Amino acid sequence: MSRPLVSVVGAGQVGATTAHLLVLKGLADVVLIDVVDGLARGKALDLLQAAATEGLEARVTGTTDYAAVAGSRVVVITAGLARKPGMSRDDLLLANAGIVGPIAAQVARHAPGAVLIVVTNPLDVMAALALKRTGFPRQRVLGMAGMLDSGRLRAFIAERLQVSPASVHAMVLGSHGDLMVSLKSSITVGGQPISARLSADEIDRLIARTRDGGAEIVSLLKTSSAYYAPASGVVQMVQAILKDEHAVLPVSVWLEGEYGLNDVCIGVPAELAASGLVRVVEQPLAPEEQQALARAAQQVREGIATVLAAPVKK
Ligand code: TXD
Repeated sequence: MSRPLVSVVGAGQVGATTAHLLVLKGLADVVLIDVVDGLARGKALDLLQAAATEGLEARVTGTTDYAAVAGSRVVVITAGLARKPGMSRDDLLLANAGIVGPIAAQVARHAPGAVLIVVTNPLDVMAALALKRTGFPRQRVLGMAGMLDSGRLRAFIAERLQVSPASVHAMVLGSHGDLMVSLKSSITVGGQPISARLSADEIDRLIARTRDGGAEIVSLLKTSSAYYAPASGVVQMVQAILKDEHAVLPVSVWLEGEYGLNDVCIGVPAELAASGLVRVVEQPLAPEEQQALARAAQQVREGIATVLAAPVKK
């Protein structure tokens, strides 16, 4: 049976874990690319052998050559620097722009029909940069962060209430950072509003822990940031595309007037299917949620202006 091809650029923690999940779930053959010679090849060999050990069929190859992404349905960009303790995601801005910009151009050259999923931080700015450097329509450039932030919030609520996370519905929108917007009014547990189960203070505490969820892990790991949950977020998005699911997921996309916002990539509920973004789902927001989204958008716009003003690296 022929499987679709997914390429993952950056064979570090998030990239390799994404590749592992794609193989274990039988979703795709995988090409891993990294600038460090041997890293992608070594991890690809290990993954190929993991697949055989699991009794699964998958082709996994690793290389430094972007020609290998040709034919990919989806390309995931995880390449770049990750946060160290004390660093904000924005500290990574120019360094990672110098990595993501040229990679996006290579992807456009070799896989002009692919859907691109950007993971590198600062996420929303990098997604916008990738959009500009590929020249792809906005339907095919998506940023992964809301899946992770929403997953964190759902995990904390499920743990606190001792219920299955599958019964907890929560969406975190806005930018991936201190200005993320947890839609409090739409959090439900088994269809019941969260306010029926937890006090406002306690809900706020779980939302604050979600906002700081990345830093909490960085401070424990010390030498890397989170990667299991981020990879799961990516794989859910890849699956929605490969299986044409029309799933509505929190995804960073370029807005064209939705939520009253323009010229920015920001996390919103987005319907994903084979062609990428089908539509942005505009759900009613409380006035303070709308303001918080606009504040996040403004900060991302400033980041976009900074990276677009920097000299273009080839
Ligand atoms: O929710 C989210 N969007 C995020 C984002 C969640 C977790 C991690 N997030 C960000 O993803 C993180 O802040 C980083 O910017 C990226 C990748 O994180 P990861 O933890 O995977 O970092 P690693 O392990 O350092 O891996 C990065 C790899 C590493 O192997 C480098 O050699 C490679 O990227 N790299 C490159 N590959 C190809 N081409 C170039 N130029 C390049 N530069 C570095």
